[in-house]
Amino acid sequence: MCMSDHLRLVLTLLCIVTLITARRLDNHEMKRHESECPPGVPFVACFVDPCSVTECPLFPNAQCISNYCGGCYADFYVDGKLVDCTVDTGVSGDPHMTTFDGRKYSFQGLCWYTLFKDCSSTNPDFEVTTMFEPREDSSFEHVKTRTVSINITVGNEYAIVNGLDVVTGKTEGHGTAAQAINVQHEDKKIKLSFISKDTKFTVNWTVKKHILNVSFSGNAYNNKLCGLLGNADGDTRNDFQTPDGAVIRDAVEFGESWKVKGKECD
Ligand SMILES: [Ca+2]
Repeated sequence: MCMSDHLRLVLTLLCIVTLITARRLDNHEMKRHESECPPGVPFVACFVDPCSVTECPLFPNAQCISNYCGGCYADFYVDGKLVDCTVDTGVSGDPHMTTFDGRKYSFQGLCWYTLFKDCSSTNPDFEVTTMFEPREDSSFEHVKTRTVSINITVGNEYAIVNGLDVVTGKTEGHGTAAQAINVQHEDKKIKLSFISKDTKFTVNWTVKKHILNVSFSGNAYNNKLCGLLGNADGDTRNDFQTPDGAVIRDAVEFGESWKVKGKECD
């Protein structure tokens, strides 16, 4: 290492130390937060502002407010309401569903359903459908199902996932592999992602456990999605919206409204 490299390293370290020191709370700010902590909950002097090192990709428009009561927390709010950034959106075995806005419900569908799609126009930018089939322990009285296949369409490109098999292609033109949809195999998992406008959608498929986790980062489709995972507007109350726009209460009726018409299953 030459002399100028040493100097650059020292200057960089000095710069980092200065930045960290600048982020430390001054006495005035500490008192402001200390007075806001509930009785018995200690105020914690955090080394860095929690909001400066935390993101909430589930709610990209959420406002972050640092919380120093009992720890170093970054609390995210949408329209004044605290939201849970750690909710795993998607479908888990049985299947238990969690919408983009965090509403949990159980739905025993059979055959193909719209998991989520672009609902901003009659010609959607993308659509993700999933197939549910009965589990081995399913009976006539107690129907239990699970997800077994996923179908992603982005523009004229598609990916069909069946267990660990993935087929990609284009609906127009033959022999060209899909480019809009990225497919990664990781052990017994498949990670599918695609970008539309400013938004990246990621679908993580844990094949053996029949678990589908869906996330997105970007703002273009907030409140413009529809399907079993809801509309992604930050409000759990309006998530049971049927294709005709009606908001209903019943989870089964809501789920069945998103059954793909014209698709047949054994
Ligand atoms: Ca919603």
